[in-house]
Amino acid sequence: MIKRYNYNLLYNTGSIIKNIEEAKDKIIFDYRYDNNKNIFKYEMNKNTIIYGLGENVRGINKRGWVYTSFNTDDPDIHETRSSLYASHNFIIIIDENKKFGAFFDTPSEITFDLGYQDIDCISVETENGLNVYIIEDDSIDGIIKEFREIIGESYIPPFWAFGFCQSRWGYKTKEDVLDIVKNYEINNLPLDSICLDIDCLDNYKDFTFNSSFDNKKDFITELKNKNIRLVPIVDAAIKKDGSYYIYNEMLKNKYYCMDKDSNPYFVGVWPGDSLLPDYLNNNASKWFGSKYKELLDLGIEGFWNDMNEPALFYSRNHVDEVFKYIGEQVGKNFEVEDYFKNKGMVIGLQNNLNYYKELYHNIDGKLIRHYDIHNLYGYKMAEAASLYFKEYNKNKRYLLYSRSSHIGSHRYSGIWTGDNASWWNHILLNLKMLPSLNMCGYMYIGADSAGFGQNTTEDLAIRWAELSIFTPLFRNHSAKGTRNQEYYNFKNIDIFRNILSIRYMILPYLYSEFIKAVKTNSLLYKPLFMEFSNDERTREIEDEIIFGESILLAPIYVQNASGRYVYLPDDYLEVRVKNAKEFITRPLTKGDHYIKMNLDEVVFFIRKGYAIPIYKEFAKNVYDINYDNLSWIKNNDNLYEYTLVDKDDNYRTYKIK
Ligand code: MIG
Repeated sequence: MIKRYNYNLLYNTGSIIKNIEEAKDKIIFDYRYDNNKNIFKYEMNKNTIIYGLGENVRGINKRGWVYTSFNTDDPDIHETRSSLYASHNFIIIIDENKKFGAFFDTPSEITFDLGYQDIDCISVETENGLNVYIIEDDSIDGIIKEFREIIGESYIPPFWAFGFCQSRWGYKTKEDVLDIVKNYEINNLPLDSICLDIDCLDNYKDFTFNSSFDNKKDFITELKNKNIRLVPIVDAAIKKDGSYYIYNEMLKNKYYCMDKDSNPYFVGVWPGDSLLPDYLNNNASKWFGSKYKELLDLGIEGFWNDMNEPALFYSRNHVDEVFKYIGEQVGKNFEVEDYFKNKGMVIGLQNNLNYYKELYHNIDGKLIRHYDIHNLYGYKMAEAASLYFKEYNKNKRYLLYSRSSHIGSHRYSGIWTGDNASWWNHILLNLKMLPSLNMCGYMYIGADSAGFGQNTTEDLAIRWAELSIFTPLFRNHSAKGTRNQEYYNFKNIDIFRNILSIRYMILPYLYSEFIKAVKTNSLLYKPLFMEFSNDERTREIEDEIIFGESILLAPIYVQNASGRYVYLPDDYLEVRVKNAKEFITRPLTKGDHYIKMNLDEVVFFIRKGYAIPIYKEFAKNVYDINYDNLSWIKNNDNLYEYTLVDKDDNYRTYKIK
């Protein structure tokens, strides 16, 4: 059952697509308006679990920290952060005798104190008006299903987007791209797509290519004939450049975010001085969406949207002010405070909150301050693209994933989880985000495999790939200046080849389970406790998850470990895989097991009574997978029925004995 409570709603986010009557009774939280804030409190007991909050730091159980939804570009992702790139304001509270979900529908900053100030108390606080949806059901699955129903069906990418993607910030020329293709080919590594990052653009201008990409259309076609797609980046801001027609159109039509007097508000991002398109303005959104045509006409079928928190290096006004002041300091005799003041002024340029307060959107003729609807910016950018794709070709799926998001954008795009680092604990964080993201509607998800920031190591790249083969978006991506981490740059290319082959081996199951999870509003990844809620042990398990109907994943996330403890909440079949063709199995009983997992082995577990479809050959790309020649790994004694969604989304039912 779903109830809506209205607290002077400021702005309709569009996150909820069903109309729900306002409830008249008292909300389950202890509500008060105090100190200009809406405050929702709830007393926990010692066993209360809190799930949700999508892209965030810390555990699957979110209890014990304070999280703030305020989309932020900061690549330093560690456990004391409160805001990452996304606002996923849905939590599920599980008490001994009560379970409910709560969605705080607001475009503004909101804080979830889940036992921080007071270890036993939840306090959700926000200044602006909002709607709160309360969902009660007997089961956690039921709560999630009802929530996902009211936020609308999750985005589904094209089938090829489940293949492996190679990416790196720093690829610059057509030759760079050809070099990657060549290296993948000569090393017999599968590849479905390559991302083009900002250096492939002409001067950081969206929807362009730099001059090295001659004969673009032929080049794109040639690669596509090999089943390799190029996936260009689209940054949120548009370069100020009088010879750039997109800029000129934006200026002429006032499609930009403005200052309070409706003048263009110039900011600095990768293209230098830029304007932010006003994705919240209907006409501007339609206009921006139509710009994707430029690339669609060339045969491009996938995009990634970046810098859409929006990330801002400076505002023109502020940078002028700061450098004027600093210029006046030349030759002055400094006290140490003077030094720190000047230094602080420069550091304070980037992502300064004042910019968000000075920026305005023009929504139906009314100026709305950006700060108040900040969290919607990336969502609305994805919406602009997605609505245009439908117009361009309503029968085709396009790949789109975004860095910034807010519940609602899950209908239009997937997300990658931003600038992680080549740290072992980010493998674990990757794992823990999967169920939380699914709860909030995000299904096409993935992290930068092998790590974005910092230098990776070969064993980290291997272990991370051993998790990423099970996630819908599998992209090896790294930052400029870091060690080259394309798999062919390491010593044990054969290990990588084997692991990649397992991606394509498992893909029939992954794709099928993905589509079914989207269509039934259920989870592709679950905390163990959701499946085994009578088993107290599973309440606290944070480094194993259930993947689809029957697989349990327990990856290695510690350097130099060649095994780990795995708790099995039922009888399972251990599947020890070397590559798509070679694996061995052994039955294991419910309980604790120390499981050996050498670097060159992928180990996963299939629950008793089930079987999974696999493709038992090495594939070069997703189109190599022959759906008429699937095999099964079985852990069933009785007749077992599996409904497989094939690559054309046909449902085929198999009876497995
Ligand atoms: O400020 O386009 O998260 O994936 O490679 C950095 C360059 C800008 C941030 C993205 C990252 C991308 C990088 N971008």
